[in-house]
Amino acid sequence: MLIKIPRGWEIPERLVTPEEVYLNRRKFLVRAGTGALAGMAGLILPGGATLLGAKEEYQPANLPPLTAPRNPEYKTDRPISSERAGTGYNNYYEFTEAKDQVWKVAREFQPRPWQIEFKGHIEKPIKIDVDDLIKKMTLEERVYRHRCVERWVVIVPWIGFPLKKLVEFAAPTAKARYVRMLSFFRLSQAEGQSRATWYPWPYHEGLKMEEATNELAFVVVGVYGKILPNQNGAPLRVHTPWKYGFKSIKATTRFEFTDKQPPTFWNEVVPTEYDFEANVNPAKPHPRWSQAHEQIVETGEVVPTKLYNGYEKYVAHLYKWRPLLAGRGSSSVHPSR
Ligand SMILES: Nc1nc2c(c(=O)[nH]1)N[C@H]1C(S)=C(S)[C@@H](COP(=O)(O)O)O[C@H]1N2
Ligand SMILES: [Mo]
Repeated sequence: MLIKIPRGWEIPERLVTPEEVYLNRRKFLVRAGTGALAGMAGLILPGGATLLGAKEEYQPANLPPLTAPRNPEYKTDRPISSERAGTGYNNYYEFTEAKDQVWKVAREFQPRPWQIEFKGHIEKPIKIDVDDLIKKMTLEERVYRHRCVERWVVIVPWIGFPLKKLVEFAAPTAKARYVRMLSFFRLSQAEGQSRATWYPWPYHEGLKMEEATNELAFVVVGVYGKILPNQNGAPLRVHTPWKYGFKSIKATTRFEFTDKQPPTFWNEVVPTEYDFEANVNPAKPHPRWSQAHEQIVETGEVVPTKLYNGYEKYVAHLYKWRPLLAGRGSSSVHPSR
């Protein structure tokens, strides 16, 4: 689906504020780079058609095992997706936009050695090797639903630890209201990053402190009983299952504690389509597609979307102050730039 965005120079100068000029130029740059609409596409295939590519082709990476006891608290109403669905159908724009090819394109990425930095409103800045950090944590397995804003769903046995534990490790001060998270920038190892120069790399995301310390927010270092494969965000990524998948930043290099809402990647690229909060909400359509239904990657089943992706009991209290009116469930203030 293409939407026509007026080019900056087609808008009479007297009708626009400087900020609008800036935003329109930015949109134009995004579109100009691809010659078509860049970014996410909410495609639903005919019910029953798997979203996976050719079966023969997919090869799981040969990775060391990593196991942890499953936390029985987190259950889903559907079977766990196969390893091929969970690790063979991905979104990872640093590599490619072809979801069934990410595993292949990301194969040569070197996720170790890897340093993680903690900055901002914390007692003192920290830099730590990812494996030293993992050693400090108690690992568990959690089966979570993963719901992309494009409407595809996988049910994945993630291995990791609560993001709350990572926040405690960083020891933020009272000034910290948000956590800003950054991915890597490596043109030589990520072909999507070197080709798609119009995106505001590195990928960056953010959460409110109350969200980051909610019991559901998870740091992932493994999946399907192995250390995390490149395509799922090795060596370490975040997972917030009540939000659209784009909030779950992969290959994280930095956690920065801020007092202002940080800008986020997709919100910067298309501010009208992706807000900061991005809670799963069937009543709030994406401007280009409905969010009322979603499609299970492996089977192609089309099922109703659940508010907060089915995690209402854990997170609804965080958003209680705002009435959940149809179509207005998760508006949020655009960060100032
Ligand atoms: N660094 C980075 N993180 C990212 C993305 C990305 O392109 N780059 N895509 C996001 C989107 S849109 C989704 S749906 C999920 C996909 O996670 P999965 O491939 O492990 O299912 O990762 C999110 N995190
Ligand atoms: Mo996504």
